[in-house]
Amino acid sequence: MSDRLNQDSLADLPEGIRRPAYDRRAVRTGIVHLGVGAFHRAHQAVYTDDVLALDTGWGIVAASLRSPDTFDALAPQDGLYTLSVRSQGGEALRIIGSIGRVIVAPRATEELLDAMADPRTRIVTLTVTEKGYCHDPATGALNEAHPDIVHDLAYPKTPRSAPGFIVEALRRRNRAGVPPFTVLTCDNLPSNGRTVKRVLTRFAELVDPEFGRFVANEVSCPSTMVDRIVPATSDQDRQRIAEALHVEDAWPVVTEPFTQWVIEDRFPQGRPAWEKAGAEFVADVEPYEHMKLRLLNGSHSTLAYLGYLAGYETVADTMADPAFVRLIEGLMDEEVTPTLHMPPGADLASYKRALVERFKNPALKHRTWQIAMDGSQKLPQRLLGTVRDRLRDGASIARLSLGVAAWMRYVTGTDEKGSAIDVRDPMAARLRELADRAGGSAEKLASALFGVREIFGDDLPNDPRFTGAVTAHLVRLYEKGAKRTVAEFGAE
Ligand code: CS2
Repeated sequence: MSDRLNQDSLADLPEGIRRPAYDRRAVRTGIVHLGVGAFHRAHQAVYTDDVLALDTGWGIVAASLRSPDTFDALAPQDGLYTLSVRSQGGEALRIIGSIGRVIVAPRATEELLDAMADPRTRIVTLTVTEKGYCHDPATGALNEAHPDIVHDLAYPKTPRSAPGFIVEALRRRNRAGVPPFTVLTCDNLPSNGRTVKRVLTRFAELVDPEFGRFVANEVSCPSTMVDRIVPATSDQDRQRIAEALHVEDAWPVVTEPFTQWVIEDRFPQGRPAWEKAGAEFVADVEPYEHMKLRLLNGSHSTLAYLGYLAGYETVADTMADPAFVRLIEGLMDEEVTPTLHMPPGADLASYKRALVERFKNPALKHRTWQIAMDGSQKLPQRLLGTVRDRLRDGASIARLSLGVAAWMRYVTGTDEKGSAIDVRDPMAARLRELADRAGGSAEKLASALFGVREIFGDDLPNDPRFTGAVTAHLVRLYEKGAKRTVAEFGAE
C-alpha cells in the first residue's frame, strides 16, 4: 500500500471515511477554477464532488495563479485531498475527488489558457481573494495602474492576473467561434458578479474597444454569496489526519459544519445541479451578500484587529472574552441589522445566533492574524458601506468606528507591547510609512489614513461624524489598549 493518499490508496482507507461516489476516470472537465486555495477546496469543490455522483460532466481543472504549493502537494495525490469538518462534537473526514488536475499558471500559462478556451469548459470559477481583481476597493473600478494589469495589457498572451487570463481565454474562444464561459466569482466582494463584470469589461475595452462591447453584452457573471469558515491548515491538522487515514495527506483542508452558497441563476452554457448539493439559486443575491459581508465578515474583521491587539491568537479565544461577545452582538443588532433589507422569510435572528456559535467553535484555530490580512481590500465592503448607510440615516456608528480604529492601530506594524506585527496587505508599505510619519500621535495617524482614498473614498474623510468617532477610539486604543477599550465600551 502507498504511504500517500492517492487513487491507489483510496480503496484501503479505514471504514467510515467517505470517498468519491463516482468513477473518477469517467469525469470530464466542465469547470476551470482560478485560485485553488483552502476556501475553494472546502466549498465549491465539495458541492461539485456531490454533483459528480449524479453527472460526471463537471470535473474541475484548478489553477494557482502564483504559488506551486498546491500543485506540488496534490499532483502525487492524483488531486485527492481530505476535507475535515470539525466542531466541538468531533471531526468527520471525507475525501474529495472533484479536482482532476492542478495547473501552476506562471509555469504553464498555455496549458491554463488551453483549458479555459476548451469548448467543454462552460464555467470559470474564481477565488482569488479581494486583491486578485486588481480593482480599486473604494469604487470597484479596474486599477489600470496595477503592475499586473499594466503587464497583461502589454503582453496579453502571457497574462499574470485573473482578469488577464479570463479576457485572453475569452478572446481565443471568440476567435474559434466558441461561446463565452460563465464567470462565477466566489470572493467576498460587494456585488461580486457586477464587480468582476466591470473589471473584465474595462480590461477588454483597453485591449480592443469592440471586444469590450462583446464582453459587456455576452459574458454572464452571476453574483454569489459564499460562506464557510476555513482557517489555514496547520501541521498539527496534517498529523492528526494522517493518523486517521493511515496514509499521509500533504494538503487537507479543515473547516466547520456550516456551509452556504447562494447563486444567481444566469448560466447560458449550462451548470451543474449544485442545488442538489444544497446551493440556493435566486434571482438577486444582493440581500444575502449584504447580510453575510456585513454581519459575518464585518464582525470577523472587527474581532481580528481588536482581538489581535488584545493578545488573542484565534477568533475562538477572542470570543471566550464576554466583553468581545457583547461588542459583536451589539455591532450586529444595533448597527448592522437596521441597514439590511432581507427577503421575506429570512431569519436574521437565528443567522446571528448561529454566527456567534460559529465564531466560538473551539475546534477551529482561526488566527486573528489571518483574518487581519488585506484590510485595505476588505474594509470598504465589510464596515464602510454599513457606516455610509448609518450616517445617511443619522444613526450611531459607535461600534463600526471602533473596528476601523483598530485596523488603523494594527497597520502601524507595532503591537501594544512594542513588538512587530507582520502586516500583510498590498498597501502595507504605504500604510506603514504614513504611520511612521504620524510618530505615535493618534490624531495624526487617523488623519493621514483617512487620506487613503482607495479605502475611504472622497466622502467619509469629509464627514466629521465618521472622522471624529474613529479618532476618539484610536486615542483610547493608544491610551488603554484594546482589551480595556472593549471591556469599558458597554459601560460608557
Ligand atoms: C474571513 C473570511 O479571512 C477572512 O477575512 O473573514 O475568510 C471568512 O472566514 C469567510 O468569508 C467565511 O465565509
